[in-house]
Amino acid sequence: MSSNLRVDTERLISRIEKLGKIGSIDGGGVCRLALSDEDRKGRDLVVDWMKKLNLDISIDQIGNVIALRKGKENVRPVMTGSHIDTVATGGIYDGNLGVLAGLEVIETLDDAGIVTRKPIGVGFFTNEEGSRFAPDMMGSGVHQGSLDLNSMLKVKDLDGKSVGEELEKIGYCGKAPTNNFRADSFIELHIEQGPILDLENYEIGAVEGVQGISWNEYKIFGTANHAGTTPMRLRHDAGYVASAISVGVRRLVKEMGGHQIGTVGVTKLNPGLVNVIAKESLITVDLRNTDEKKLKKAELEVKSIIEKTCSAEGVTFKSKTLARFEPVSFDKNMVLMVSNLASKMGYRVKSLPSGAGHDAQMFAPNCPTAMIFVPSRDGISHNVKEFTEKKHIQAGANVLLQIMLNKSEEVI
Ligand code: HGY
Ligand code: MN
Ligand code: MN
Repeated sequence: MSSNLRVDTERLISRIEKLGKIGSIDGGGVCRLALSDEDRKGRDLVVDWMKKLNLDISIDQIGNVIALRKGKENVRPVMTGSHIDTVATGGIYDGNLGVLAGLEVIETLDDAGIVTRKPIGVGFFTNEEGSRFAPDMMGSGVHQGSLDLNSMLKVKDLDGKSVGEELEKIGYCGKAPTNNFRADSFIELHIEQGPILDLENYEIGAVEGVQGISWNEYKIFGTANHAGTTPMRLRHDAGYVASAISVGVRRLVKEMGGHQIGTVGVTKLNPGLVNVIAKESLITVDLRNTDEKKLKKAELEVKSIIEKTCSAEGVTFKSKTLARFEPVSFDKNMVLMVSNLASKMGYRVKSLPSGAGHDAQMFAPNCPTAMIFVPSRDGISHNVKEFTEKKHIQAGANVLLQIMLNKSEEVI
């Protein structure tokens, strides 16, 4: 009976560790920025595993890789997947777990000689992180039609290299059209990357949706001057303004409370020298909230903080939107299926929203979509110390297996 079928956890963990060695950095983490040479090597390894499973592999025009396993009927596939690009201080589970667990589900079905009614598939999507090229969820956004292919191919990193050029360079500029693949349903396994499941001792998270995300970059233009001779009243200090904005964002978020969060992740000063008043600064502001109205309010408040701080210091600024996604709710029946199946399998399950963005949110407008979370030890992620216990990897992958079996046998 396939409801007793279970994955081979050792095989899954050995793949996670093998992929985690590509771009490995001190402390046991990984740096595989999107479209870097490390990303290419990681892609090649996963594609090799897909080939060994005799999957039908396609690469689209923004480098998304989709691998399909035939079903008895030629209908829309039940899909899973995630990303294998990482942030610069990444862990080996963020994204990678979801892709490799999808491969493990397929290999488990092969071992058991099971052919599902609907086809099933696993994909990895280009540049989910958005660290090198904004926005995040770029590949899945283009794949499912909420982001435009040509504008994304033109996006440049801080060194002026474009997505299109870098895709060519790593050999993943595929031919498959974008925004025309539609899944029967999409289910993504991912680490929580937050503290809730770990702190409250849950094994599985049934993810209800993803909070709204707003990323903006601000370039501030002041006047370079001598740090020793320039009286304070005559300064136009872009460095001071960058810090004042950072303090202002933190104060605003604290005042707003609730689900509002805010992060100034990038602060760069030019020339960045001890005895020169900064002539320019560049900062990024990441605002998130589960409530779109409150997120909009936070954006307006930040804009006024920046305008007031700049005019008081006599500097100017230019802003650029790097990413803007509204909150997403996942399919209620799919979320319930995750919760019920996981409980039936004996796991402690909690329903919760996702603090991080995920590729699944790009599928949600086009097909029933949900996510399965497993705990992150101490809630740590985007950090080399990111860790998820073997028993939780096993639980998450087994729930994924059972959901995909259910969805691929489901008769509407
Ligand atoms: O930023 C995020 O939420 C995701 O890690 N890309
Ligand atoms: Mn991720
Ligand atoms: Mn991430």
